[in-house]
Amino acid sequence: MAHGLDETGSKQLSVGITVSLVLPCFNEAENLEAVFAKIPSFVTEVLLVDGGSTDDSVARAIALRPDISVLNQHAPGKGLALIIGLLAATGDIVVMADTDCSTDLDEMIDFVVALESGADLAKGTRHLPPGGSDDFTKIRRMGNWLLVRTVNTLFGTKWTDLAYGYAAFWTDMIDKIGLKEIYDIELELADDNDRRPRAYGHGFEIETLLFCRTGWSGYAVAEVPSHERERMHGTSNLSAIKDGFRVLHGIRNERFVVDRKKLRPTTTIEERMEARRERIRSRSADVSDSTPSAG
Ligand SMILES: Nc1nc2c(ncn2[C@@H]2O[C@H](COP(=O)(O)OP(=O)(O)OP(=O)(O)O)[C@@H](O)[C@H]2O)c(=O)[nH]1
Ligand SMILES: [Mg+2]
Repeated sequence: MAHGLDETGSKQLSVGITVSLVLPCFNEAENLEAVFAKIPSFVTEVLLVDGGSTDDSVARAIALRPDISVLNQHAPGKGLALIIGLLAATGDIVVMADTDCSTDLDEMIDFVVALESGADLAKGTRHLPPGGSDDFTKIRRMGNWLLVRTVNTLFGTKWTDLAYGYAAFWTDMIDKIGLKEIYDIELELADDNDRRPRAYGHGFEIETLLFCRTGWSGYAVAEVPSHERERMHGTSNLSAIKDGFRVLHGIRNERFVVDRKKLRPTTTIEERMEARRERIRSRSADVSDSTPSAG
């Protein structure tokens, strides 16, 4: 049986696997109820990273789901929010999704199954069936197409999407791709009066950074079809032109500046998968050994 699928082809997760969900949130109070309602039961940890919301997102989140962890960021940017959440995640797997109802949490099982089937990172794609988008304007569609072409040419990938924020990692990858260093850089540059992130990796280029760095270093990246919805309530924080340039800068940085030799895997994907399965198995065995039997 392939890991993640049983004999009938149904989606099955490893017994005892833990899954963290990171939700970046900036003024999404009205969307939270619908987002939380779809969090699958296999999620063991929810981390909501608040970007200084001026509505009652945080209070609403805690009221709806008292077991969540709320983290704060001291400078603006979706990228920084995700980095904070990814660094704090404790699950075997960490999933990142948006908090505006655009990423469908019913699809999360597909990302986890893709990882369990043998990938280090599973990234969503709106360009493979049955994926799609209700949220592409002409300029976003064209911009994304151009960016995907550029990445495929420069990185030798065959990806169908790039700047889409629905993805999942084995959590052990977070250390391997140097996110802590990105977190530490120039936080002091962020100006309180300006909501635009200043430091590299702290804005909407985060997906480019994560995906290109993981793939270019030599780790296994899978694409998972996903259907992006329009945000349910509220307004976008993205500026197609300005953030498009941040993504371009990210592509250049990841391809020509970051030293991938330092990030190269020292094990094969098969060895990494076996180590992950063994870690989950032995933790589950420890738990069942320490559980008193009935009677
Ligand atoms: N914590 C935090 N979250 C942010 C920040 N900026 C955006 N987000 C969140 O990141 C996710 C994506 O941002 P959006 O504004 O929806 O960007 P978008 O999806 O490109 O734009 P739309 O298509 O209009 O939804 C949402 O869940 C936002 O609440 C920020 O500075 N800090
Ligand atoms: Mg959105």
